Order: sequence, then C-alpha cells, then structure tokens
Amino acid sequence: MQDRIRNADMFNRLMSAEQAAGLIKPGMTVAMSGFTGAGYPKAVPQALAARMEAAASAGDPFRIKVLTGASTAPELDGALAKVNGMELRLPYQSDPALRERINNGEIDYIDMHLSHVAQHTWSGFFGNIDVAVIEVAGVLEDGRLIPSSSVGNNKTWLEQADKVILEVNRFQPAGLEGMHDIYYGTALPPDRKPIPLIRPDDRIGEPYLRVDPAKIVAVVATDAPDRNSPFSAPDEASQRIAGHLLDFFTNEIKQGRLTKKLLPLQSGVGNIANAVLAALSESGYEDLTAYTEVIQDGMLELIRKGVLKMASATSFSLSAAGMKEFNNNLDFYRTRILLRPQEISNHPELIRRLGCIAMNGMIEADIYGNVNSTHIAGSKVMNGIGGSGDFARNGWLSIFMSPSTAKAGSISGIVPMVSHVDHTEHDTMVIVTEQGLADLRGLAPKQRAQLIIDRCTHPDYRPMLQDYFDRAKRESYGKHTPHLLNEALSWHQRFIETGSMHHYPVGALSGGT
Ligand code: 0RQ
Repeated sequence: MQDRIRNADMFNRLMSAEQAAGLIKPGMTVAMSGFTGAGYPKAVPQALAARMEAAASAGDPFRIKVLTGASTAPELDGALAKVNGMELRLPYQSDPALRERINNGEIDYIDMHLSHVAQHTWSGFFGNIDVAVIEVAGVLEDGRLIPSSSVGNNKTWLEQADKVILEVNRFQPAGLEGMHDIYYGTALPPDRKPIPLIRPDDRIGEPYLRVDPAKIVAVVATDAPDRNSPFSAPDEASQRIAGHLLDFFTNEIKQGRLTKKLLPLQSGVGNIANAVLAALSESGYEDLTAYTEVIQDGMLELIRKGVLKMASATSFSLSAAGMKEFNNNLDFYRTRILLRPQEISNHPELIRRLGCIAMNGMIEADIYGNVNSTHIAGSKVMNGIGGSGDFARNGWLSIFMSPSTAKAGSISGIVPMVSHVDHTEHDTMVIVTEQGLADLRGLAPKQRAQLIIDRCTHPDYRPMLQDYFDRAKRESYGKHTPHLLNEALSWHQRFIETGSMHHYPVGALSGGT
C-alpha cells in the first residue's frame, strides 16, 4: 500500500474498516463519495451496516443522514438500506432496497439537481457535515489525493466535513492519476466569477483533491471493483429511437443548425443511451465531443473509433468488459477523458455556453411536453432527476427519449397530464419514442399536443389520447392549454386500480400490440 499511500503520516493512520466505521455515531450527517456506481467507499459502509444491524437488534436504532454524488452500489446504499440505517438520503439513487424503503415512507429522500448539491451544502441547508467517507486511488507525498473513478461532490465533502475517512482502493488503476480536473474557483454570490471553460477539453483546475490533513481520522485500504453493471445490447425499441434521433440530426445539419461535429453530447445511462451512441458510431460522424456526467461503455467505443475526440464527465459507469477495455488501454483514454466535480460537469453556465445536446430518458411525457423523469403514478420514486434537469434546461437541444409503452403495454409513456413534473414544457424541445420524433421547437401548446399524439404515441393509446385532446379542445375551461381536469390523471388512477392505463384489453383497438 505504500505505493498508493505515499504520505507517511497518512500511512500511519491506516486502520480496519470496522475501526473507521466506529468513528461514525448515530444521527450524524455523513457525506460519501460515489457517482453512478463508481468511486464509492466499499468497506466502511458495510462495516457501518453491521454495527447498525447489531444496534437495531439490541433495540437501539442507529441511523444516519447520507449525502453522495449520485447513485452508489449494494455495498453502500444497499447495505445501509437493508438495515434501515438511513434517515435521510440525497441526491440521486437507484438501489432497489433503498428505493423500497423510500417508497414505504421509511427514509426521507431529497431529489435535487445534481449541480445544486455543492452550493446547498455550502449554504448549510443540510446542516453540519460530520464525516466524509471518500474513496481515492492514492495519496501523494504532500498529502493531496488522487481521485478515484468518480469525482462527484468529493471536493465539497472534503472541504465541508469536520472529519474525513479515506478509503484508498488499490483496485482503481494507478493510471487514473492525471485524468481529473478539480476546479477550485467556485464561490457563492455575489462573489461568483465566470468559470473559464470554453471548450469541453479545457483544463481549468488541478489533477488532485486538496484536504486538510488534520481532518483525516482514518485511512482504510481496500481492493474491490466498482459496481460495473452489466451492459446489455440495445433492444429493438432503443434502436428505433436511435434511428429517429439520427435522422433528426441529419436534418438539423441540412438546415444549417448543426454541423457534422454536432455539439457536445450529454447522454444519460441505459439501453436507449447506449443505442444512440452505437448509432452515432455507425453514421460517419467524427471529432465529436461529449460534455456529460457519465462515461459508459458506448462512449469508450466512440473514443476508441475516433468518433468522439474526447469526453468530459464526472464519473465512469462501465460494465466489467468496459472496465477491462479501459484498463488495457489506459494511456490512450487518459488523454481523451477528463473527470470534473459534478458542480462543473453539470454547471448551467457551462452547459448553456457549450450548447450541449442533452439526451435523457423519461418515465412519461404529456401531450404538451411536460416530462416526468422520476415518479411512477405521481408518488413512487424510481431513481431521481439526476443531472437531467441541469442539462435539459440549459442545453442547446433538450431531448427526452422513452419507449411509447411500459410494462408489456399496460402503461402509456405519453399521457394526458404527467403525474409528476421534472421538466416543464418550456424545457422540452424534442420527444422521441420508437414510434417517432416530435420536434416541439417553435410550436404553441395545441400544435405540440397534436404532434406528440401523431408522432410519439403507441397505436394502442393514440385513439384514447386523440379523443381526450378533442374533447378537451371543446370542453376545457380555457382553450390555451386545453385539459379536462377531472380526467387528466384518470389514466394513472386506472393503472393503480386495474393494472392498466387502457380502457380495453391491450391490443383491442389497433388489433395488435
Ligand atoms: O422498469 O426495469 O422494472 O421493467 O422504468 O425503464 O425503459 O428500462 O429505461 O433505464 O432508461 O430508465 C427515466 C427511469 C428510464 C431513467 C428512467 C420503468 C420500466 C423499467 C426503467 P423495470 P427503461 P431507463 C443521467 C441523467 C432520470 C435521471 C436522468 C432515469 C424502468 O432514465 O432515472 O435522466 N432518468 N439522469 O418498466 C411505469 C412508466 C414507466 C415505467 C418506464 N411510464 N410507468 N414504469 N418505466 N416508464 C444520469 C444521472 O444523472 C446520474
């Protein structure tokens, strides 16, 4: 470990995960590293969960407040959720056990824009940060830290926490050193200055995290991989969505609104995002850039093929195969990937300046273009808004993508009124489903509605939606954005009561699904 912990003083603070977890007390606010299953602490949270379980069985509940960068993994969110060890969690999450606790009402969850977390912390909205638990790839001789596979909010956690526990993970490639760009110029108003980033590949900071050595109360050695979720090949619906999007880009180039270099890409994670990246890779594009949150397998492939010149993000989210590819070609990728704090990767000023093309998944959209990214039937949270709002509000193009139906056709992805609003009609420029693409720019509400019904709705639901819209246009209280308020959310209620949004058995209207 001495090669990873080059500072003798820090080396002397090595202890077991159990000892380190012993420094965390019930009721504390603990800020942890981690973003989309990368760079999260792997040993201390599990040791803490064991203590919590023992405390709970002795009739002495032990719960803490947990702040992270974004989603983590079973070793952190899963372990703490299983023992009911969290009273509060923020921001993004995607763990099944945690989601269940949140939706059972057992954990308070604050779902917020990822770019806001740092400044809300500086302003004290989450109270005092007692402890930060941060995974790093190493410690330099002078005590600065080599960040791990994600940066997330680590700069803020290290600055704001009273005490710091470091997990030095030998599994993280030593070659990560130098890939990070930590910007130390952010401030609160009225002292803010322009952030001097003009191009996605600009370096504006330094490759290491600073920390006051006096705060470090424990150093724990680990040797374990990130979550490395498996990568599944894009399904047919995703490929069709990608096809519509690529046609749209071709037309934008023809219209002179984009060039063949497009604009910096932001892409969410998952099946559709991967299909879009795969389609880009086969469509003759080159010298593209990405200014995004997460680097997934598809982006590595684009970089490898020269389609993507470089990618700026705050985190990796790679499968085991993607991780292997990255490790085997680290020298190649190191000069083409930059990892930044999430307040910079997701900064509205920079996203607006760069003119990002924001491509994100959604749960549902309504006929006017309002988008729900987070809640099933208005009340059950899925993951969280993540960075989708940072990018959708400020991007040059804000695109939302989803299959037109979910759960074997029993749910329509296009509904009369969304049951929860994450992105308003004013933030949504393009909606794409496997049925087609609706370009909403320049359209008034009723024009948007007709286009979304025509282009994006599944044939099983199109007549129902057209019927709703036609009646709304006749009977609505106001005729600007026609709605039948006693019916607008009836599709969701029908789903809750019958398991389907449809009036009829699925397929009855169109003769097929
Ligand atoms: O559930 O797995 O149980 O079948 O939602 O849906 O179609 O696999 O698509 O993985 O892209 O997720 C919006 C959740 C889409 C995601 C969301 C069910 C569906 C399935 C997943 P099952 P798909 P995706 C970058 C930007 C917000 C954060 C964001 C997300 C599951 O994209 O979390 O954009 N976005 N961040 O069956 C009921 C509906 C449904 C539905 C889908 N209408 N009703 N269930 N599902 N639509 C990353 C970060 O910011 C960190």
